[in-house]
Amino acid sequence: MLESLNALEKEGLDALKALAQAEELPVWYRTYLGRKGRLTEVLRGLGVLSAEERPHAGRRANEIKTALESAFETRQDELRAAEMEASLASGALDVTLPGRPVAPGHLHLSTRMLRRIRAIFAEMGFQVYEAPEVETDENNFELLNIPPYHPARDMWDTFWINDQVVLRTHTSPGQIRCMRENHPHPIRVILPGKCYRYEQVTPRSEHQFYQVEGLAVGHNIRITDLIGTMHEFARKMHGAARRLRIRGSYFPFTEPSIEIDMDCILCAGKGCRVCKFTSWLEIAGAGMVHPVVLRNGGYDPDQWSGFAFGMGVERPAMLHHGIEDIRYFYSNDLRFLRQF
Ligand code: FA5
Repeated sequence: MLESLNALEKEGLDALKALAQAEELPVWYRTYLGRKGRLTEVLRGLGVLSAEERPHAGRRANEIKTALESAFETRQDELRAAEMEASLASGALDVTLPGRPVAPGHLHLSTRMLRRIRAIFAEMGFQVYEAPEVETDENNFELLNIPPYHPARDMWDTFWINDQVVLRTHTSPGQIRCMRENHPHPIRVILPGKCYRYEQVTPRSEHQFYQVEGLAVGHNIRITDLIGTMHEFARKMHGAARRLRIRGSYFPFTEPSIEIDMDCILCAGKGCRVCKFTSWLEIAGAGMVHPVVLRNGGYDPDQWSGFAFGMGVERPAMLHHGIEDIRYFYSNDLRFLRQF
């Protein structure tokens, strides 16, 4: 038995040395060390040996197994290294080639606009208040002074989830949440987020879009604070020379309500296609928080006052970059998205 074990070891090692290619290694392994291989075959004969011979033969068989396995590892490394060298020498693998560039994504245009807007208001001391996109009818309409059947509901075509729950049509319901959470303390926040409207999609109107709401509540807050804040924002966002124009307007949740325009960023007031030859671009709807809304938020309107504004995000970005159709924003066409 010992002789045939020794012979097997020699034969195995010689055969290993004689291998010329790494792809022959698995066959060698199966032949000598596999479950049905030569070593297993010899070990099966251990049973017929005498009790004296058996331990010697068993020990020797284990030594041979270890020796063959380690020789196999070494030979495998040698053959692989040789093949790599041959491949390099033949020029099949050029290790000096630069790596393939990784294509990292980048932030969406709307996200970048939102971040800029946030940063500007942060400089003015506004914190960010996050409110949910799925809202109650109560917050989206009723507590904002828009009861059921109020004609102002027509201003916001609504996606209804059920009788009482909507996809928010504007960021204004966040005003109620923020006031209820913070009263009786002063507030200075912006509320950025996505809004939804069940409306005809056109080059200017999407059914989903971003707004940034602003809300300040305190003692002695006046409309001049609102106008000053919006002026500072326009100058920081669109250039130091910006001028504002204020027009009277109507929102049920502000009194008085105004519409804020900025002189056209493209023609600076001379008249062009972007401003439709009016010289002005609308930047926000705004006003003083209506006493009913203050009260709904937990603030006594005799003691507290506040201003609020709401602006779009995509429309100003369109003006800024000369984008003609809002539908490009969320149709996921990389040819559009890559440009910004
Ligand atoms: C409002 O939504 C009021 N909540 C704004 C407000 C807040 C007034 C606080 C007073 C106090 P309006 O419906 O005008 O207002 O929308 C505000 C801005 O959202 C618009 O100027 C526009 O930039 C953007 N916007 C509205 N509808 C769409 C739409 N379908 N697609 C893209 N942007 C839109």
